[in-house]
Amino acid sequence: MAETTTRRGSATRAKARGSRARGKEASEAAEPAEPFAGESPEVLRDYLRQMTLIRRFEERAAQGYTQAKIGGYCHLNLGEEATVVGLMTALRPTDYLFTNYREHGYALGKGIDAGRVMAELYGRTTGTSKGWGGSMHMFDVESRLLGGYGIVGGQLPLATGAALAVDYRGGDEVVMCQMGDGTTNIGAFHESLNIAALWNLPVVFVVINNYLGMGTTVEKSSAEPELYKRASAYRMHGERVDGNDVIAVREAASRLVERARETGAPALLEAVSHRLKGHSVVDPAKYRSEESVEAARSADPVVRFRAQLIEAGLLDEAGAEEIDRQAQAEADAAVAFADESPHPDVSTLFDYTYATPVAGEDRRLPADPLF
Ligand SMILES: Cc1ncc(C[n+]2csc(CCOP(=O)(O)OP(=O)(O)O)c2C)c(N)n1
Ligand SMILES: [Mg+2]
Repeated sequence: MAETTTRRGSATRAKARGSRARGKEASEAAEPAEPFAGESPEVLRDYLRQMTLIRRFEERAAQGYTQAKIGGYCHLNLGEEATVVGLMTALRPTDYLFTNYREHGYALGKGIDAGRVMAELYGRTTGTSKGWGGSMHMFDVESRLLGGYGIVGGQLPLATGAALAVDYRGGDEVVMCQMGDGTTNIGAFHESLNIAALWNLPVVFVVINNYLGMGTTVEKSSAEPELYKRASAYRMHGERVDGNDVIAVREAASRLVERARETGAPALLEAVSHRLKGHSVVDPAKYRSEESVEAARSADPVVRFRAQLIEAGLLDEAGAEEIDRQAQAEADAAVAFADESPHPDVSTLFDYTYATPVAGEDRRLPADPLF
């Protein structure tokens, strides 16, 4: 079966071929020199804007949690901004995205308004999941963010199934499935990669290797710590990229996404970056060595990219300050919107539990007797 490379959807997929503009604008006079040769300065500044928005948004989320405005679990993308923006830039609006629970930045990158993302964290009706999902369960059909999953690895079989559906219908969409390093030891990882390779399904699996699964290092949990190599067990293409480099992530992801679009071939991309804070907002990360914290700080992708743009003459201090001020204002406005939005009415508590009514099942409140 390994040689099966033609797909039901391949004809449609071939039609969808064509170079992606990636924001290159011929009208711009000054072409940037290395390391940004061939890039549009405007697009580069927009990447910084998006990365800064994620940074400021996550800081406000952490604050909202300590103010008890946000309940449940809350995991932040701090330190992963370049990866998130690079990956999301590689997708078309019609491509599908599945993520783990560390997904606020992905929701923003998929184009969801920051107010709706924050409102979901605040458990308000204006949130992406009407306030019933919270931090780990963002969902938005329109932008094709199909969750937000709290069960480690839970998103993988679903993403693989979505890719099967795309293939079955002969569509040209690609599915991206994000996960953490710790997820590569879950059975569903191997089951999903196996079937995706065997059936040639258009899904790009992306492992965010932040060196830690909660407090356990990759070296302590994975017999093969170079995680992209796991793809080879399924004759799948695998590669590793510097997750602190937004351009490198965009290039690798775009290549693999377009390859999946054209041929259906799945792939495994490993993006390596540091988690700047604890596993979740309540984790003081006492298990981390000083060196590890220092390494994370000095690789900070937002600080680094800002400095690189200034160094390359594509941005000045005032411009950088303005990007930051706007990102802060957008995060603040998201908080205000969330705070002013209504809580769901308790009568709607079970409305989204089952797709259809369950025969003979009265709707109960938690802790009500079963019989
Ligand atoms: C099936 C399952 N087992 C255990 C957990 C508890 N748990 C939550 S996050 C996590 C670590 C996952 O690490 P990784 O995949 O590296 O993701 P990261 O948090 O670093 O983004 C664990 C074990 C869970 N949510 N689901
Ligand atoms: Mg991890």
